[in-house]
Amino acid sequence: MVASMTNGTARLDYFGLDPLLTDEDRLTRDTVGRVVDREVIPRIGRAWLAGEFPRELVSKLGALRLFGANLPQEYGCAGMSNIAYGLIMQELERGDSGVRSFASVQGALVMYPIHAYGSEAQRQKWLPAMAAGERIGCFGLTEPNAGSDPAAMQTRARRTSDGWILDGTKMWITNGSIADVALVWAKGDDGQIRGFLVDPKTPGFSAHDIHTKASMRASVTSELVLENVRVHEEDVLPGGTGLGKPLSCLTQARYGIAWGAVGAAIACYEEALGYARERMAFGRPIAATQIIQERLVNMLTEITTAQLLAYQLGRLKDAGTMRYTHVSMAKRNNVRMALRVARDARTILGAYGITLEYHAMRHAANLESVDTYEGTYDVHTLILGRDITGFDAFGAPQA
Ligand code: TGC
Ligand code: FAD
Repeated sequence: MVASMTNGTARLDYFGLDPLLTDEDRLTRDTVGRVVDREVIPRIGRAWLAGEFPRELVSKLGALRLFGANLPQEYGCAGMSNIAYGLIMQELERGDSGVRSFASVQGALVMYPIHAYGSEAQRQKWLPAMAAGERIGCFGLTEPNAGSDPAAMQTRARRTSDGWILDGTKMWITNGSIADVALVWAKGDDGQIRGFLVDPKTPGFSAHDIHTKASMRASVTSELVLENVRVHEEDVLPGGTGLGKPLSCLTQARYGIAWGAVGAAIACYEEALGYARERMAFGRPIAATQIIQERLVNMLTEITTAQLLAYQLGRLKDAGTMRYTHVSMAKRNNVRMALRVARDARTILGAYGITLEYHAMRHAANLESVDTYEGTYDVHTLILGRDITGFDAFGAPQA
């Protein structure tokens, strides 16, 4: 059998992007890369097969302040550039999409809105503990009957004299059953969507894990049920009213996914290249055949294009000129790219490629989820189509 190759320390950089990064960016990437090589890659196949999230990673990543790393230092976060943040996501997803997912939800979907829309007391209560990985968050937007169209949510928030009562069901919630705080989005009697920081120990709240996944198996995905759940006024995000607020959180998470997908693709390409150089068929390495070379060249070209897209997206974000449509284009392109690269890598690995001793199949299976969540490929097509044509093709009535 040809040995599995995980060449995490040699960075794939065909177009010479490395010198454009700052010293801090490179140091961050290489530090996270070493953690992933040591702590994730050797054991992730077994965890994935067992359907277990490697929870021991949380405190290790927290000790390095990798959660919400682009948020300010005054709240215990690392205060890094958006490019450094993207490189963290790339390295985590080079290990496994589920590990990057954990970090995306924690940082972009829970810490970001607490920072952007929370009260000072909420920031002080949650951000330092979440940055350190001492507290875990989940983000409940999707429902059994409302995924791509969150405006159609049925979870309701009724006002009381001292707060709110929530009723409804959230579906497909990453970190759902391991969260210390659930950021639940619900519609009030006034038709406005608001963000509620729910303590999972509150009577009426329960989380139920989904065990039948053939994708993202090393990640916790849950259903959240809310039955007459009381939330005090101090646990409502004071600036978090309106659909645009949860959507702005998605922009942050999609930004990280655009980088993360590159990491998954790099892992698959490097594995396939190493295998093809060693695997003999018809008296020569399969890497010496034209068809395998074409596959590898296509994979490398696609990864390089995606790296350039992610890098420029990061520059726009750092400059404050990034639009959410830019993020849609990068998420849509880079995830579909990674899916194609993972499938090609699996093909090159032949039968060995269907096992979890190699990484391509696990990445390909995970990327099916990544292609669907945070806006499906089709939804991003329609977001971009609306932006360039001015016509809304989602199905809403035209003005
Ligand atoms: P629409 O009229 O488009 O928007 C309402 C208001 O929000 C603004 N907006 C955004 N702002 C910031 N970032 C974005 N991405 C934004 N998208 C829209 C928009 O400008 C508008 O503002 P205003 O001031 O004019 O009111 O609303 P719509 O109902 O037509 O939305 C349609 C659509 C498709 C764009 C949107 O609903 C959508 O993106 N759907 C996909 C849903 C989705 O991605 N869900 C993800 C759930 S979380 C998850 O999957 C976590 S996975 C775990 C992990 O991340 O690893
Ligand atoms: P639907 O919206 O029902 O779409 C089904 C199909 O129809 C898709 O192919 C879609 O592209 C297509 N479609 C929909 N509308 C249109 C249209 N107008 N035109 C053309 N085609 C259309 N959500 C959270 O809130 N928090 C989380 O932490 C979270 N984690 C997740 C983790 C995993 C592993 C997965 C798989 C999902 C997670 N999600 C989470 C949910 C995710 O965001 C939704 O699955 C996603 O938004 C799509 O919604 P849906 O599955 O209901 O599909």
